Amino acid sequence: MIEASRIAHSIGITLDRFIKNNQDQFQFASGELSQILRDIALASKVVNREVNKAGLIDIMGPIGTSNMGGESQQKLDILANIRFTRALTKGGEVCALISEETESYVDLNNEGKYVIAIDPLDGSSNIDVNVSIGTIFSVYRRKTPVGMAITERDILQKGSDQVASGYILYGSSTLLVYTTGHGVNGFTYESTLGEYFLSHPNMEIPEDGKMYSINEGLSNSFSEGVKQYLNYCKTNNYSARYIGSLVADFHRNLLKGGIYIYPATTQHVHGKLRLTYECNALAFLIEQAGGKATDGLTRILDIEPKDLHQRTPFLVGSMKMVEKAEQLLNTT
Ligand code: P6P
Repeated sequence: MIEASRIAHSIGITLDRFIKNNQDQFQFASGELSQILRDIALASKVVNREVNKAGLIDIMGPIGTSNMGGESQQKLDILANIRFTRALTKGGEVCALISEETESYVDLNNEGKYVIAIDPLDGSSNIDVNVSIGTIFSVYRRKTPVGMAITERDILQKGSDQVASGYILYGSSTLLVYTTGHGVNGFTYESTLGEYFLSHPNMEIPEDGKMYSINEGLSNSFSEGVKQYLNYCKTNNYSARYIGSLVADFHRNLLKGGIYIYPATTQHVHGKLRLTYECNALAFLIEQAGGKATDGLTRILDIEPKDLHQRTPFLVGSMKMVEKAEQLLNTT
């Protein structure tokens, strides 16, 4: 008799099944976090469909407005923000969110116990040239009691207070990678079934690597320490890999080992990247995967945020590479 498995290969573990199988690890009301992850996954499927249609329908290019950081907003930025906001509002577990696309936090008028910080579509300027882009999200528990008015205290939380974080990479395939503080797992989207399947279990970043990601076109404005580290990379024949899309560079470095650096520059004296909805999420993930994330001096997750759109210098990746970079930044 032919083994069933020889005829029908297992289709693997769906994201839903994985969340259900692991929800008892989550120290708070696990069903609520599961709902949030499902809401994010649902929104990402809609965004994925729209990203893949860019070029066929009129959703590319700028809309003529700028976000809080003065960066030109792309049509897909706004669309993605709407999709994630709607999904989280309907899911009912999130009471407020801060987004790169909104000036202040958005009260979702839910009795939810959680708060989201999100960059709905990072690297969106790459959309028109078909380069991978991503969504980055952090999940926190609200500080104020349910029923009370939302305050900035609910939003301005240290990265170490995150209960979950992750990203979606809209690339050659679409991946959702997340952590709830018990390791990092990645899921690949199978669009014909409309499901994410576990494809990257227990992701761990190599302790060391030979790839560095930085915009060397800005090097005249780097500090001496950053220049010293770049010189160290070149002396050791490291490869420069800079996609210009944070999530894509981060994901490659997570898989192969490497370091991503966006330091202070003359144009961005506190760095370009945002603490609340970009760096904290990736810092939580990289530490869970055995790597390191710092502003050059301080652990990213220990930084006390003062402003919703606060920028920070950002070094993230393999433990030994970040440690070497920090050593040169702080001795030069
Ligand atoms: P630059 C995209 O705008 C982004 O926020 C990251 O995704 C990316 O790594 C970085 O900025 C690129 O910035 O100044 O090198 O073009």
